[in-house]
Amino acid sequence: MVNVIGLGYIGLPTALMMASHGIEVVGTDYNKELVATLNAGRTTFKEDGLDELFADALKSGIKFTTEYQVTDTYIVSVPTPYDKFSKKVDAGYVVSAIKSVMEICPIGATVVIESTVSPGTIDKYVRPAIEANGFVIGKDINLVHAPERIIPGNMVYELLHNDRTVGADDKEIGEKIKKLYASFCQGEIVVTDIRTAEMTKVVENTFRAVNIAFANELAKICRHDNMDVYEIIKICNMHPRVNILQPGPGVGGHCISVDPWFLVGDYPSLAKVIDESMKTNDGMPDFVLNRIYEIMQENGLKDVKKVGLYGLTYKENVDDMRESPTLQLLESQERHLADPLKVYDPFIDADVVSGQYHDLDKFLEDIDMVVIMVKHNEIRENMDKLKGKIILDCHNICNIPGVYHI
Ligand code: SAJ
Repeated sequence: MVNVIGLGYIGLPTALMMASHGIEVVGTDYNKELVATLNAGRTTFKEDGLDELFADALKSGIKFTTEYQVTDTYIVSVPTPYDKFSKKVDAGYVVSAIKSVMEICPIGATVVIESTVSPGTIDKYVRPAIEANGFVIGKDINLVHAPERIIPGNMVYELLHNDRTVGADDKEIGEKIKKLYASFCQGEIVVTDIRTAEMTKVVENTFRAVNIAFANELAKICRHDNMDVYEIIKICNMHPRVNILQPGPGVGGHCISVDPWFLVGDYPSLAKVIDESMKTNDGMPDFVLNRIYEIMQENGLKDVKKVGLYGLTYKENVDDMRESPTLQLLESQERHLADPLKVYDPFIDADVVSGQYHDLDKFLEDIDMVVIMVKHNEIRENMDKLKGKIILDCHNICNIPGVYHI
């Protein structure tokens, strides 16, 4: 039996996928409410194909509980935030999960860390937490790092098809865990050592962060002299060895806006490009806010209450608001002006900010200027409703004449 610890954005789909491929799985989370929701037959976030996968896994007998299980295989998939001051990984949740596993696991158990950690975290925090119980790693307890690679919005497909990395001290244990993932994963699974696995995961997300920062910097340069960054990127990308990403209102989510900081935190004098890239991305919400003021001025629009932000999530077609550029922009704006901007997101049912709407038509009725912060399918399908508004399109998805860009 596999005990998956942490039933969030990664742990839950992974547990469901294993269960629906014939593996006996118990999912454990310390959040009682989350476990109760799952036990009541409901998933805890929106994701294409997740409800169907959930139904399959229930049929196959998956169980959810707040209790850690006595078993031979654990998959730890808990959050790893970064310390905002030092930029280093905060391994607190991982260590606490490991300590709980150590209290009940039998000799010979294998512990797989799926959570993203910076290179060296397992040596520095995880091994001592295991050894503190008198266990000898490699003899009493086996340790593996198998970082996930799935992208929110396409998780179910990517769980099935992405290549994966398994890092283990011992090749044989690595091969055993590879077999476990191969029960559902159709991609290639590379077995390597733990430090390499730690580094590859962080490097992959850093690669994307740096490339997005490059696109964002180009957008700023082009804005300075009124050049069309989208046309420029499109033409450059016709070169066989150029593939520039898209500028946007900022970088959110729990991965790309977080993981690269681990390298800056651990290698401050070496990770220069990465540091600057993260600052560039983090500065985008303020850049958009300045664009909003500029465009308001150009159009003689004085009342910020007439400006609305479309989208609260960190990216399109997900309900995840972690590190969302819209939230960052609102935080910044609150420091400047008393009146809040209006906000609407079809994926956010709860009231999370002031000035929030839950109906697209009502939202548009009350504003003169709309800022497309997130390119949800809903807005792409309702472009005609934006006609007559002042539009700041942060994603270049709008074909209406007179639209503004970042
Ligand atoms: N973004 C841009 N321009 C782009 C692409 C993205 O501004 O051209 C923005 C998005 O709007 C969003 C942010 O970047 O705010 C991150 O979105 P994303 O879709 O690039 O990635 P995530 O954070 O949803 O998922 C990433 C993925 N990593 C890579 O593509 C290298 C995913 O494969 C990882 O599994 C995931 O992080 C993770 O869990 O680490």
